[in-house]
Amino acid sequence: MLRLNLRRLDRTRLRRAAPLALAGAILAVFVIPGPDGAAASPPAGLECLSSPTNSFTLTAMGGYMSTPDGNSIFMWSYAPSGGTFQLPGPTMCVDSGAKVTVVLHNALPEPTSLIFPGQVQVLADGRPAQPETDLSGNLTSLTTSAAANTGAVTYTFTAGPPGTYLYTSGTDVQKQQQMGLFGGLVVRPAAHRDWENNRADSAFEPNHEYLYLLSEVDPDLHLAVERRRGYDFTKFRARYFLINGRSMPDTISPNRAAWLPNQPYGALIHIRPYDAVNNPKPALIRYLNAGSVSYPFHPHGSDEQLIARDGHPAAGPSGQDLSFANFLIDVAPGQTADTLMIWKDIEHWSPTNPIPVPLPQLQDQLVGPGTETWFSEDPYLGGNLGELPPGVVQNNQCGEYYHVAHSHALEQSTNYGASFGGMMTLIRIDPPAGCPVQ
Ligand SMILES: [Cu+2]
Repeated sequence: MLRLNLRRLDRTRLRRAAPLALAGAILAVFVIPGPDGAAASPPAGLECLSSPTNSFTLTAMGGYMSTPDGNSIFMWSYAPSGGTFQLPGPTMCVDSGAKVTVVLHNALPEPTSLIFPGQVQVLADGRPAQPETDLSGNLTSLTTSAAANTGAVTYTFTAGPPGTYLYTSGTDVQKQQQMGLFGGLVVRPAAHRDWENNRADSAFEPNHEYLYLLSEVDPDLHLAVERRRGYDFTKFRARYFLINGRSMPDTISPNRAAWLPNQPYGALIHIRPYDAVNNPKPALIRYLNAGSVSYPFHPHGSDEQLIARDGHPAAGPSGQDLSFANFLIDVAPGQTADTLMIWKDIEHWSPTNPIPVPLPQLQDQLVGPGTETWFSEDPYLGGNLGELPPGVVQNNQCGEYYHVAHSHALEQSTNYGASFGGMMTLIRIDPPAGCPVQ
């Protein structure tokens, strides 16, 4: 287990992340409108693109993402109807059994397509979607593609069992998926949209629903595609590791942060402790792997209950509950895994047991010009905010507690080799009464 003190994180980047709390408060008041059909953007958590007719339009196109170390990388991804290029593609939410239409427009310089693993009766322009080959018979696309630059295909399918699914390019998959052509598809039980699947024990708190779409980037590939040069995949080496198209510390910035215009989805979990009356339901976290290697995702401090994989509940043949608690959520390439999390009885904390934990001695803290103080690692919520020297700003708003959550393959928790960053985010637990902005 990595023992992470946030003070060790790159301070320049943390300074950029520090307005998080303020921005979150602002977003809570002024709802940022999304593209057509998008629900109002929550400051954190899953942002669904939904449609009363289950009809969506995506345009595959090029654009840029920014990384925490100041890099700007050319990506391929999708723009929703009425929206602009975004990484990853929009998260489409539909009900199980719904007839779904996705119109793909292609603005890329080569053919592309969409595959919908786990969905049934997939048609392309009204005909069964078919693989494509070149004149020599080599497979070029797993499904019907849209021609380069101006092509379009209309895909229709029936949404499969409730769960979490990827949609990705089915054309030249190794390259196009690495370039960023992927997104999430959430299928809900029509009768219980606040259940992950058709089991009552998959109920979750709708305001605490999160999606972690995991991926990786080798910037050499992206530069080669941008400059229309060849690329040798035997030399592939990922340097950036993303949650929802962002690397730590951008992962903890709010949804639709103005400074990340093409990367709208944050990954900060923001919850309160379990309370039988006021906060009885768990958070739901949907993990998806759009990369080429496994991501062993590790939330510190609070195990998660794995309740489903790949659209299948963890249940036996006669409905036995086969879900299990773990501190490691292993997500294989192409896989999805859904977990429930309740923050309860951690470190013997309870509302009536607010044991004060001494902060480090002032001489052991890094404070002063050019440095940042962050949090106390005090798990006793609402407890000791600690003493700080005059003029030092306290980033901890109200005694809230933060866990780190990150890929346990630590090279995936870096930004081009620099620790810590990459596939890493925070879980924020506010005191039971919430967090009054101070
Ligand atoms: Cu760790």
